[in-house]
Amino acid sequence: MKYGYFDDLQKEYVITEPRTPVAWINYIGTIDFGGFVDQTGGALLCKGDPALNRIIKYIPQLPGGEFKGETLYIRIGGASGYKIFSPFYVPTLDHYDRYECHVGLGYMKIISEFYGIETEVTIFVPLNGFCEIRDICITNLNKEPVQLDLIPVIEYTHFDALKQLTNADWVPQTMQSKIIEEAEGRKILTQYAFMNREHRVNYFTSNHPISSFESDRKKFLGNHGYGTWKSPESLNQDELSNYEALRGDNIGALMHHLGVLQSGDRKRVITQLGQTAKIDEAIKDIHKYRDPKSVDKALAALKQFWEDYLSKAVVNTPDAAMNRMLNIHNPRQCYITKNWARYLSLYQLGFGARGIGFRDSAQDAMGILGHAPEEGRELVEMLLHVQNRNGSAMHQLNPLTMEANAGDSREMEDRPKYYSDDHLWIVLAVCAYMKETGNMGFLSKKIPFYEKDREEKPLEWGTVLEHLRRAIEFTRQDLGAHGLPLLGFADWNDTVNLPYGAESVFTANLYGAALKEMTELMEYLGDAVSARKYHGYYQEMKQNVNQCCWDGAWYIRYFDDKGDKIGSKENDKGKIYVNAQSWSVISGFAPYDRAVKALISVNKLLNTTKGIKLSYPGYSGYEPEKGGITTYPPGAKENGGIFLHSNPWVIIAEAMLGNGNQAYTYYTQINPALKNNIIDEYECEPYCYPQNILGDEHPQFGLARNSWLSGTASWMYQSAVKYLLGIRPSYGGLIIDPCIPTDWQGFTVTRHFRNAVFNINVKNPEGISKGVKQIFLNGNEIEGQTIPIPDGGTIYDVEAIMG
Ligand code: IFM
Repeated sequence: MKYGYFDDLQKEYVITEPRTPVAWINYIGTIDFGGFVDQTGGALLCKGDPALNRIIKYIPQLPGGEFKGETLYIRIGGASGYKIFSPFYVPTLDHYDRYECHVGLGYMKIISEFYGIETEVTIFVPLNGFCEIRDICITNLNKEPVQLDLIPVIEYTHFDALKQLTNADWVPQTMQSKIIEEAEGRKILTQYAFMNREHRVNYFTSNHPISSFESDRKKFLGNHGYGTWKSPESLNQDELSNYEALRGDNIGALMHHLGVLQSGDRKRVITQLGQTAKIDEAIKDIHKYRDPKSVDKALAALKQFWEDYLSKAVVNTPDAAMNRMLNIHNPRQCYITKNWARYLSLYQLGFGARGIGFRDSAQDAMGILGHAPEEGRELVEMLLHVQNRNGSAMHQLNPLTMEANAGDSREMEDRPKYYSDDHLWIVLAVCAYMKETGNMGFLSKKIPFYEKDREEKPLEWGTVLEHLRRAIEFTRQDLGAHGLPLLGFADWNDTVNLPYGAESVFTANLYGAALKEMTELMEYLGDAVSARKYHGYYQEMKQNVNQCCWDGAWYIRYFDDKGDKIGSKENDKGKIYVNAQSWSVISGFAPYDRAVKALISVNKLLNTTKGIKLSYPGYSGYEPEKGGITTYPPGAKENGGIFLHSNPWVIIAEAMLGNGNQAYTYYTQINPALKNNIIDEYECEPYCYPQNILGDEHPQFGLARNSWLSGTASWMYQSAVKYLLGIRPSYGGLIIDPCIPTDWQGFTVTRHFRNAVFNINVKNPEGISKGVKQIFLNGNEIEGQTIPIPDGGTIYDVEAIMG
């Protein structure tokens, strides 16, 4: 069954069947104010902090047909008998004649037809705004006139989202609602919640006279509290009760009598849901967005923002699904992931459930550098504040308080309290930022290390360069028996948690990649001594990896604390792990013959038609000494699942070896835009990458989960643009080094870089995968494969001939 289609012209995906297998969402606003909206108009909104300042109650675990956070009811007829339905399908579940949920850039637009009533609702948060707008246009398509009422409804949560679920005593006693009457029958329904010395004022209002309101859920649903959202009893009365709740489950329901709409008549009502410290401070905005012209302007500004953002890199390849992802959905997901980190999705619901992860955000930042480099730098800077003086990094942080913690390692007393990889990602992210922008001054910026004195003042500051140097030195001194980095609590694979003394081959390779970056940076800065030093470190680790980790046809993944191999042919389960193969190529540690063999093993033992598995065979039963990986059944998540974040690393490795056909096959087999026809198996949104797909050892092979907030977004984008299309920023200019399928005759890319625009036309007359024989810049042939740094402000034509 198909649930929708892509509309590339409008840069939208249009859902035409509201009963998607799982909720399909879109993000509106930012973490400052915003959240997500699902395909039936349900919403989860927060301001600043999804865990501690949640506004409405969206419980993803509830069945699909249940009310979640927000809806809209429409009432046809007069007091003698009403027909009541929701134009969002949920929660009334009526028969619809047309349903379109347009998943747009920063907005959701739901257009539906029920009982001859067309409703079009555009849902968004204005750029830098602090309220959600629902712009509702309603048209009578019937031949006869109809009398219509419009009742938008929200359900509040206590701002402390966890307390809402765990404390049913004082939470309901603190929730209070009050109405503010304004001119011409307009009203603002305010809602207060308190905790200790904190309080919040939410407001819900519209630009239309409100004849009555309800703020108590029990009264709204009726039947002594046993009424349902599907059929709320209060809507059988002409008016709501005008009850200002002083406790209980607070909601906001606003009765709008639209009067009689003749055939073809259209009415527009705009609602606003926001939060403010004092209601007086919001009045200006409330009045502003009651004016439809302001709303139109705000939506146009939002669309312009996204146009500008996406225009920074536009590709045209022979693959329409790839173009669709690279020009619209993948960069959008990168930006959303960068904004929301792992803070708020259907799967992550606030800080305790991950929040900002050092490793994750460093990688997210890399995904937006071509489109919004300074936002990437800001994120990287924030992360550097929680790097320790010894060079390691805290695992997670709360950006509002800048408190950091050691992640899941806190829960296992007998395991190390740091992760061996976190700090190394920041080296990659900082270098990528400087290659993109040329802003070498960033290296001199002083940023504190995390440790504080008793007055909460940082104990030490260091330049960004010093932070990078310490990151390298931390790993260099934190080695185990085989000269490989100690694992710490975990490396990138959070779920392999081995006792102290275990070593990580992944971290060894990541360290190698970071050392390559440091060597290149030092060479660029003219610091030959440091360049030599880092190159020396690199050679040492390369030797250690090749001496102890080659297993005949692939690299092992870990040594445990007893020196036993994990990810080896000697093991019954978990014989081979993909990251040890891809990263041995990315780091450059694998000599050519081993690189080739390792990637063949990946293809033979780990690849499936739906993506590359993280490891094989899956562990089948809990093994406490291995940790979280063994809590999953074989084929799920890190235990042999198709963990998508790791797939682009294989694409990069294949491209580095020049295998364009293989790299492209790996790209294509997980392209979500190609899942549209198999959604009943895949289930998640076809317009963004999920974190994981169940592997072929699992009976539900092919089922995707945990969409949106995943490092997959950043790395799939990087693998495609930097390695398949081969357009890579460097200190000296823009590198053109494609690795494409042999049947591509070429492709074009328009890329903004260092204040100039490059129109790049790559031609592949000989049908090869890799190799560029000539590059012309504005018609003049240049030496090598790097287009030099532009003078700026200009448009350049680049022609690259492969051969
Ligand atoms: O690398 C981690 C990431 O930090 C969080 N999600 C799971 C990944 C793999 O374990």
